Amino acid sequence: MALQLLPSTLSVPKKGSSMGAVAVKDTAAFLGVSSKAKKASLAVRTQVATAPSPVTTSPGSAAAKPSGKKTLRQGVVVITGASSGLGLASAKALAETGKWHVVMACRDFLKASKAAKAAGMADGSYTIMHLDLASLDSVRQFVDAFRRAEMPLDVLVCNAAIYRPTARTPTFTADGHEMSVGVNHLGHFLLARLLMEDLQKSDYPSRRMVIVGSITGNSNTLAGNVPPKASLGDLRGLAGGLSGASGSAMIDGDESFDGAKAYKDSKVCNMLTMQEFHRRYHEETGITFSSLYPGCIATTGLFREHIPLFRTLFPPFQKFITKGFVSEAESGKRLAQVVAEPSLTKSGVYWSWNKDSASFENQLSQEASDPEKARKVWELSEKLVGLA
Ligand code: NDP
Ligand code: PMR
Repeated sequence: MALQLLPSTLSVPKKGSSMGAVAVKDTAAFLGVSSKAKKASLAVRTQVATAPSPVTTSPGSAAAKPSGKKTLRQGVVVITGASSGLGLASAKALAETGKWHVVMACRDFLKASKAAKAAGMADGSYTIMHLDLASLDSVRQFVDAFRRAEMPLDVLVCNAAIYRPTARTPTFTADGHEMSVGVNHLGHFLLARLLMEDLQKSDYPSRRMVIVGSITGNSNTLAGNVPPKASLGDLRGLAGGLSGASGSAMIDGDESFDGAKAYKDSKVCNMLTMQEFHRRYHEETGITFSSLYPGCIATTGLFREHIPLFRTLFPPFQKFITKGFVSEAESGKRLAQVVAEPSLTKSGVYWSWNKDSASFENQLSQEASDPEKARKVWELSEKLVGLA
């Protein structure tokens, strides 16, 4: 692979730096990136919460140390699918605060790089790393590359997704799983499971894992009742590997493929997975697990495969009829809240926002909150991604 990782500038706290002086070496040399990147200033302050006094890792900013005050070090957040839409908007919102270094985990390096620049994200506030969720090998390679970069992991955001509403036949990931569930759920499931180790090592005061859900996977809402409705059935298709060849490509085992339903089913898996993480790990680790419905961001690339008429009518329909529309910028702020807001530390919650853009704990549908189904999805997914 040509470009596994290219930081905009290298400026992040070193992993395991829980006390006192934090020595960040110039990882550019280690990673073999361009001399331009190497010369770029290590401009980020990395004060550590537990340090007796703030410590800077930046030669350039050593003189500017505030005196004696404990300051939270910069957090590191990995966001999948940060090259557009919600992922990009949240990456920008977090990077702009100066409190977060964003690792943009993207399948298309150049697209991500151009998107970050076009969004006005400052050099040094982000690192782009290659991740194709349609390949479990790529997920494992991403985890290896992330660890080699020696950054801590404070928050993981599983955001990337594809939606294939007009597809009448399935396509498959490199591992032979139906693409929508493969990318949106299985790729993220493996990523999240592997990165738990890294999250647990972080010394950041509020470590979080966020898995983006949606209203359309929740049949306790009007939007969730628009056909085709999400329904995982008895999971026989998932148990069969969603391979299509020897069985069904649909989670519920239905013989006929429905791209829109496959997406909604994958979102149910996302929300169930978040809750199962919460049940298995929250008490033991203190990590906060959350999901959210960010609002209807009707302008994003998610609808790229929909028919042109839909793409024309959907934004005004959501703006003026359902009034569920949110801009990409607003949705980015919402996801950024779930990543960083001190008031949103409760674990196991599916966040939504009301008309005044105030967050609240929303109710999931019966299926999307069924603990037995969550356990089964977890166990079957473990087998499909090679963890069991
Ligand atoms: P976008 O299409 O704008 O963003 C999706 C991102 O996922 C892109 O960066 C895309 O990369 C990336 N991606 C797709 N496939 C892969 C892959 N195989 N490996 C790695 N990355 C991949 O859509 P949104 O911003 O709308 O969607 C973001 C999240 O928000 C999703 O989880 C979606 O379910 C959720 N959501 C969206 C709503 C909406 O109204 N738009 C409503 C509710 C939830 P690339 O740029 O290369 O295509
Ligand atoms: Mg929906 C309050 C009503 C509401 C909301 C908030 C959404 C959100 N939608 C609502 C209502 C309706 N939608 C109604 C009444 C209809 C029938 C006309 C309708 C139709 C519709 C379609 C065809 N809606 C859609 C589609 C899609 O293809 C989108 C989809 O399901 O993507 C998976 C979609 C969406 N509506 C939403 C949201 C947030 C989406 C897409 C995003 C997603 O779940 O990720």
